[in-house]
Order: sequence, then C-alpha cells, then structure tokens
Amino acid sequence: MALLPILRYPDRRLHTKAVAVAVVDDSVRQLVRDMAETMYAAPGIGLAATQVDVHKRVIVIDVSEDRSHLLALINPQIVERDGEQVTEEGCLSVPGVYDKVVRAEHVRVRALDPDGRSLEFDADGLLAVCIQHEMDHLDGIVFVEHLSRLKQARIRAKLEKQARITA
Ligand code: K1U
Ligand code: ZN
Repeated sequence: MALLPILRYPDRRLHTKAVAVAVVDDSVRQLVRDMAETMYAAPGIGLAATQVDVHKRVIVIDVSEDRSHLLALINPQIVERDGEQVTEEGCLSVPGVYDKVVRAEHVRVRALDPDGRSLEFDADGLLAVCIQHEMDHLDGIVFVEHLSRLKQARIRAKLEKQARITA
C-alpha cells in the first residue's frame, strides 16, 4: 500500500473532470487501497481520486466513529435527491478552511463496488454530504466554489501565501 500526495487548492489539476472506470480490475482495487490508506492517515472522512491526481471516477468514504466502515464507490451516480441540509464542510485539499455548504438531505446512489458489482443505496446526513462533496471533486469542483466570490478570493490568497512560506 502507499500514501498518496494530496493536491492542494488552488492547484488547477483539482478542476479536472474524472473519466468513468471502464473495467474494475486489480489496478482499480490497488487505487482504492492506496486512497483508503491516504484518507485514514490524513485523517479524513472521504477522498476522491481527483485529489491524488488520478482522474478516474473513484471515491472512498468512512463516516463511522470507529473508522471501520469503508465505502469504496466506482462510477458513483446520484439517481434521486431531496431535501436540503446546511453542514460545515472541510476538505483535505483546502487545509484549515471550514464553511457551511447547502446540500441535498437525502440521496439515492448507484455505483460499482471494488468487485465490479452494482450497488444502490440511500444516504442521509453526513454520509449524504460526504458523497456529494466527493462527487463534486470528480467533476472538478472544490467545496469553496459553493461559497461567495469574496470568500473564494480570501481562501485562495491565504493558501497561496501558506504555499510560498512552506516552499
Ligand atoms: O474530500 C475531502 O477532502 C475529505 C473531507 C470530506 C468532508 C468533510 C466534511 C464534510 C464533507 C466532506 C474531509 O474528510 S475533511 C476532514 C474531516 O472532516 C474530518 C477529519 C477527521 C475526523 C473527522 C472529520
Ligand atoms: Zn474535499
């Protein structure tokens, strides 16, 4: 297994739209294992392949308290959504920034699992938020893009300054 470097906002590669996985093979299963290790080590509750500069439609999530319920979704699709919730979000690609985002309260998700089997399930609360956040990454959208232009400019300036200091 390997810990993968996580891209940091405002890296333009975070705006790449990921392509669907054609075949769920051993290379995809290895990517899932590496992403899970990277997410747990960060630590985070989710990670999209985009964040580790792999532009395939793969996400991993674990919102359980004991970090024992890994969910790996390949080619995830939201087939139903309803309601609204406002949750404070963070992002491993935007360290130190947290802000409220409006998302659907409930989503029904269709995806493949790492064995290539079809899954369909309902998600609410934090799991629903995390799925929507990670699926945004696959479409090249970072959560700060749901905030005002002014907030985005401030966040960009803050992270560019941090990057200069640590370079
Ligand atoms: O996509 C990512 O960068 C991961 C992100 C997921 C997320 C968090 C909050 C709302 C929506 C999506 C994170 O995991 S940020 C870190 C975090 O929230 C956390 C870390 C450790 C324990 C609990 C939460
Ligand atoms: Zn994120």
